[in-house]
Amino acid sequence: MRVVLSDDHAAHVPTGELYLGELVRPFECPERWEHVVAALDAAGLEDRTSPDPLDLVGVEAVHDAAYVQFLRTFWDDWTAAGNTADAIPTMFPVRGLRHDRVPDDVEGRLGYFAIAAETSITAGTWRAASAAAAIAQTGQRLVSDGEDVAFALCRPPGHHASADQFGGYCFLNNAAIAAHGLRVDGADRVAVLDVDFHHGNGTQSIFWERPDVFFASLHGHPADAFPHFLGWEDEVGAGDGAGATLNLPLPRGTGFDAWGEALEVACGAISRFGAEALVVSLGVDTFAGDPISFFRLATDDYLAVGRRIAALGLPTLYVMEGGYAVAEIGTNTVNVLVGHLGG
Ligand code: OKP
Ligand code: ZN
Repeated sequence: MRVVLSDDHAAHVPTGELYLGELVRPFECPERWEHVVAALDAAGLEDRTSPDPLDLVGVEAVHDAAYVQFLRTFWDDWTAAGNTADAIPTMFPVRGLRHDRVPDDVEGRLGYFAIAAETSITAGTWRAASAAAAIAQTGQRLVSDGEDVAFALCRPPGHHASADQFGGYCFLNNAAIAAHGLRVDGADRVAVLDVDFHHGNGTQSIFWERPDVFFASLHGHPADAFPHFLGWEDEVGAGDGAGATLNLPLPRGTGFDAWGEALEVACGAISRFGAEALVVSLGVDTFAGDPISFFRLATDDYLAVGRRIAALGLPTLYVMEGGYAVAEIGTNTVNVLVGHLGG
């Protein structure tokens, strides 16, 4: 299996994460990437590829140009204004406030383009986030050019990033960029299967009105879990995209029996949709030992996940999302890939 990855992920190292009233060591940390690489090594998945340069046209097909410009230039503006600490948004254009005006002030702009305050922008955020998007694009081109399956080892993750907002540790929506790229490079219908514990609100919103990209997500019920304000089962898409979104929210304590049934429902829907290619938003924060999530999957279950996804018989790009049980993220992630390969 081709694996696309880059050391540039290490440029994004936020100092702290605002969590339950404290600034804690960020759950989304560089060690996650290192454990995945070690597990790839251990499994003999050693066919490594560096990303091609970022294709900005492909990025701006799913993100607003003004948002991409914000991400690219924000750190310079922030430091030019005299700030030295990581940038944490604290004020948002929520109910009753305007979102048709972008503030000039750096703090105002930071909040305008954000959904949540746990995610910092740092000196290296653009470098890492743009590398992650380039990794997804490179993996996508491998699949479009005929690979059966590839793995884009993206960090930071992407599925909470919408057309014009960051948060939930995400800046550019790597999976959405890849899905759109698969469309451009020849697949008439593409599916995104989001198996991360958290709802992929960004991906859903990007494809909400599109009939050509199906979005299916299994996740902690939004009544109980981040991102809290999207991911109910009555969200099915709109306009031309009505029926091309499928949400399968699941309760606290969900184990592999119930989770696997939901995966079966999602896979059936993807087959009926007639997808010609697949992007998997692969988070392993469904693991029982995950520190910020509440499903109960076991390490061996991930082999079965990969086998079921492979049974769809689609050219497939796996894109790394979450997973915060750092010691186990490698084995859990690689088990999906090994399962896909028939192991
Ligand atoms: C990113 B990805 C829990 C707070 C959760 C943010 C979680 C972002 C997850 N009390 N904060 O989907 O793995
Ligand atoms: Zn997650």
